[in-house]
Amino acid sequence: MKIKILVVSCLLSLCSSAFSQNNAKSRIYEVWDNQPAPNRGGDYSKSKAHGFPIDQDWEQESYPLGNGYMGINVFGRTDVERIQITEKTLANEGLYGLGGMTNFAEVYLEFNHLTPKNYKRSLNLNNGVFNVSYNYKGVQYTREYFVSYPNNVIAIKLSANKKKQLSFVLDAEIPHKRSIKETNTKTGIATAQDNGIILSGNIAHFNVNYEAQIKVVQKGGELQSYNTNKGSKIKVNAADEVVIYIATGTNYKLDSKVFLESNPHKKLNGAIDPHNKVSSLIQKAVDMNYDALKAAHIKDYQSLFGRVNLELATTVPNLTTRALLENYKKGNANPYLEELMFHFGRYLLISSSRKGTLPCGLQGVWSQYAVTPFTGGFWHNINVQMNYWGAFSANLKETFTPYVEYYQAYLPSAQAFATKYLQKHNPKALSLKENNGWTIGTGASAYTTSAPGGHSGPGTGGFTTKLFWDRFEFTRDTTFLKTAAYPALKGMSTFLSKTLEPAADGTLLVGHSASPEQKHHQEHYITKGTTFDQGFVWETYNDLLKSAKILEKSSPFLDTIKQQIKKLDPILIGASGQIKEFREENFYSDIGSPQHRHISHLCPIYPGTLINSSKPTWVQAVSTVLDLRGNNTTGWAMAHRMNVRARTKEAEKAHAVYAKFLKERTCPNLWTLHPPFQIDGNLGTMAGVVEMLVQSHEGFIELLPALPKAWSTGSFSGLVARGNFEIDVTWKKGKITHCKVVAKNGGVCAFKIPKGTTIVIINGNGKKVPYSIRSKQIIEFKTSPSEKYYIKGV
Ligand code: FUC
Repeated sequence: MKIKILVVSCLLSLCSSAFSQNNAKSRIYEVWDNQPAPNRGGDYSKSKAHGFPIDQDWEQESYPLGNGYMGINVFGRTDVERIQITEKTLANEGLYGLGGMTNFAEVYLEFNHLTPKNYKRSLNLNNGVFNVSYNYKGVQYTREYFVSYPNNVIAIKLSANKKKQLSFVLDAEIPHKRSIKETNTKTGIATAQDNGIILSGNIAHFNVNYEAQIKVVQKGGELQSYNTNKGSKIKVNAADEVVIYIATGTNYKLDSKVFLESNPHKKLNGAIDPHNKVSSLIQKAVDMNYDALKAAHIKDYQSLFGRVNLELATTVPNLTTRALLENYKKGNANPYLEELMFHFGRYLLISSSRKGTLPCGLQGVWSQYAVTPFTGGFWHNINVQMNYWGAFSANLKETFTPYVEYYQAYLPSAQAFATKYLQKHNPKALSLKENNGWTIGTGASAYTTSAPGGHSGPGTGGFTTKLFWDRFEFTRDTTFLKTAAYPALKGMSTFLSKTLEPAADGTLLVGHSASPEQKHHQEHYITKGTTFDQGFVWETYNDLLKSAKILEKSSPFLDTIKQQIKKLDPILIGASGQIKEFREENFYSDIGSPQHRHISHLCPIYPGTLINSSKPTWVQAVSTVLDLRGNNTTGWAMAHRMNVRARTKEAEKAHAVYAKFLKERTCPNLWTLHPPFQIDGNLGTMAGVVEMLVQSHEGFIELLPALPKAWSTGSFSGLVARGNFEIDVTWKKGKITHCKVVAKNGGVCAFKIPKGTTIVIINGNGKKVPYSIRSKQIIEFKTSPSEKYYIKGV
């Protein structure tokens, strides 16, 4: 008995020794500056960002806040503050006629505090609140701003440390009422009355009715509202404290009808006036005490943000974000910036994608443009998927819900597109009786989706369904598998199977195929069976077959898929030792641009899984492509390279491309540039950081698979591996000193272990857990739901 107690207490002490210690308390992350963002106005002379006007100060200097429905950019100015508001559903015709986001409203606060002292503006990533503080003429002024998801409202509180010091004019405008095209033009009126301003109007193209309401609630002083031919204003004089509330809405409803209806004017119900909805949002916020509103916002935000810690830096420099970035560019590469960017990525995803909102678009939920670059929409040949690459591994699965809701709404039209596509490209395979599955092309928005077009083949849809499978694998949520992932995979497989044509040697090739945006002799190159398309057919089939097994399904269709998957021959190695992008390519870049930003033929290693460590020759060929392709590319394209280098386990090369991205593509507000600003780079590298620290796509968990020298000491907690295992790890000089796994769903947990190590696994009760050896360097053990396990030796 005594011996037994001794063993247990030894094991427990092992748990509480260095091996179980983790730095659970999070650092405070701020994006901050000691000067306001400049606001010099947009430059109408440039249109190279595919939208206009360009506004560099908005794009690179202002700080973004959002709740998925709407976003604001704040400048923190003390002369005239600018609060620019975007709402995801407010669209004009946009570029390409797809419909695109357009600036909702501009709100200005005219303070005329021209010489502030001790100025600081700071976006706190831990609570999603933006603060401004400064001293002016002996008075200490503070402001705090947040965008609440639970209340769907913007709140801004203005305070001063002395009574009667808050005097300013609030000016609200409907921007871009005159636009490049009649159909893009807003009509609308601003009306100030009592303590509020209403901005309301219509955009003809999709018949979008819109409304914003602003309410100013002050303590002390006087308030006056007035309408002039220069706009609607509220003047506050000598108040002690002021809270400004802003709510927005449109008549948009995410519904299949929006996508099925081809007449743009009939997509929405023009009879719906958002007035009542917006009034009720604002009234609720005003009625709720400000502190309660803020507490509800912080609680909601932290329920997501607070799940993960990650520390890569041993010291935290006390520098403005701008100086941190400048230092980094000069080569003083403290990994703190790399750490901060990861957390900023999580912040951006939480702020731009929540249940009930549209998905995170190309610019998240932020646009100051009349016509947003590339519409601000959901580009499906990589960009929108990249936005969600880190959603599961960084413990933010809820942010993926809008992607599923959006898919469910566009599905009937995507089914019609599948039929149309087959009528055009492979009528033999068209079924008139049964359904032909569904498909999606590159261009998509809140109002339309498309079929695969001239520059990205049918694999584009497989790129989309990959996320559905990932959502299941990371959460093991069988209800989601049954109701959402399986039907999506089955419908996509149905369509893809009809795009295949037998070649002379029996291989099944996508008949009308492209590798996204690759050109030959200045024309988009169309061929048969690109690696991108073949690869995504393989991934989709493979995921469908795995799902069918779990759900115990069988059918003649599944049998067909089982036969077809063997005949895809997706990966070919060329004469340069490269993964071929095109079957007819011999040497690298015989066809297509050698430095193209897209590395679509490497999708089978990331986000796909076909190329993995069980095929070292293929992995080597991936690396060869990356070396030949180089890193001189656009923002998101660097992010893809980073993830692929993580999968090839080339730690230093993964880190090098991340560092290059930070040096060349990152702005002082930490938004990143394609250019122009696109959020995919931010979110793709956020996923890349996790991919360097934890991988789980081969049926086992591998810790620190691509750890660069720069991160030789660090820790994380709350990252998620497939199987729904939540993991905490601390490492020193590259060696793991602590590893805890919470088996959220239970099940078998497998780990790759270093050679020659002794493994000890202890559960939360201090009991030793047996494990078995699956194969060389892979161990596995049984877990119970919600139980924690401490593992020594990984
Ligand atoms: C893809 C890219 C472009 C751009 C666009 C929004 O088509 O090839 O570079 O990022 O999406």
